[in-house]
Amino acid sequence: MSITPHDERFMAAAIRLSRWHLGRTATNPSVGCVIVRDGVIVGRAVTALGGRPHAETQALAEAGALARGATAYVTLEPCSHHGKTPPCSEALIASGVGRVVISVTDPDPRVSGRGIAMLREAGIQVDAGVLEEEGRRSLAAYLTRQTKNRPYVTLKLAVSADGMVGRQGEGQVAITGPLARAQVHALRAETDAILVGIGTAIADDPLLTVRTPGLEAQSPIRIVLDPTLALPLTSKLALTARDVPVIVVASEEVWPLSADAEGLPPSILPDTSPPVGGPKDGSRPVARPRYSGRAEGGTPSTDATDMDSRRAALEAAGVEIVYCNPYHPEILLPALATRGISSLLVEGGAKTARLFLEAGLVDRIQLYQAPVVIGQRGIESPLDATDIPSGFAHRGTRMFGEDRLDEYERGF
Ligand code: AOF
Ligand code: ZN
Repeated sequence: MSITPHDERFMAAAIRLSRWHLGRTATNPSVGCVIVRDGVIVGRAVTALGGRPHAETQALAEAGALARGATAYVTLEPCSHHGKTPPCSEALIASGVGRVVISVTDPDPRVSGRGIAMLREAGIQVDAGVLEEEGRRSLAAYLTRQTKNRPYVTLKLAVSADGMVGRQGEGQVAITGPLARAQVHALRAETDAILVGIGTAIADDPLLTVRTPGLEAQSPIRIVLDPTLALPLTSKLALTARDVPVIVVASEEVWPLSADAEGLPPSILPDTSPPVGGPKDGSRPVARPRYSGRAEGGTPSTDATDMDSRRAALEAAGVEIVYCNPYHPEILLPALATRGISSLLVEGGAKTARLFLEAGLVDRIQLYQAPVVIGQRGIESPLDATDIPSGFAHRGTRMFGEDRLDEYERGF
């Protein structure tokens, strides 16, 4: 039997369902499954919060005996491995479904085609690749982390009519209106982590949480690129670090004197070898004030004792400090992936946006254009609608009040 418009309709339903738990299934993908018998949905489910149980077993439980002879639509190839739960392919076989329709095959090396093979061996008809493009988009974070060992990166920019993202020395400047802001909060809610540079953290003093009623519990981990530990203890980020995690990425080139027992700073790199240039023999590392970046509002001292006390104070406030090169996204991103971060939202400012764009490590751009004029002392946007880097396809335009959102995405 070939693919019918009905198949696409039910797969579209499964994809929509999968989006309910985007960003809330830990390292597992959020998968949607609907079970259809005689044109009627008799079971449906999305991967549970936290990642388990998987979608199929829950949808099958809902369908009960009605699953026999039915068709299961799943956004991702059913798993074949005995992980933390038994394989979904076995559950599908045991339920007696007659056909399984899949959107995307699973790149997880434990599955990778074996789920489909198991179903076929059991005599079940399997059709894969239905609405694959939409399916891949719904699984973008999972697929990027699995195949590229880094999170899926979204860059969000809000640009004024005169091409600015803010005003020098003025902290937060409202560029978009409340409808666009609500949309950004919805995006934060489905993202694992949100990242800003220390310049923005100091100038804007942002909270970076989700404040949409009902979604408050879904705030992403907040990450600040902060080479010299300049994040003020009085910042909203530091003051709320016990409620929503804050990770400060400090430069591994400026080590605090007392580092740790082994003389090595904590590292988020999977390979725990000492950072470049560091002592390999366990001797006390020497702080080398080689950092040349400047945080707005003055460059904090890179004197080892000062660094050490700032580190202790931030940690006492509940901030986690990791040592990794903050200026090389190609090093930082895999380190975040190994911590289970599959999606990252880069929210500011202009310098940080440029850093990720220049490294070619942005997968999606959400560009808001607002009618507001910034004028004097404007901070120029790193890009506008006329200079989107090559390789990005325009995915569409939506209006939020007077603000226009254009989305651009790279194939992956
Ligand atoms: C499915 N249905 O709803 C999801 C799947 O750690 P485990 O045992 O939960 O396995 C995680 C892997 O299971 C994950 O890498 C991916 O291959 C698959 N996720 N599979 O059949 C689901 N979430
Ligand atoms: Zn499964």
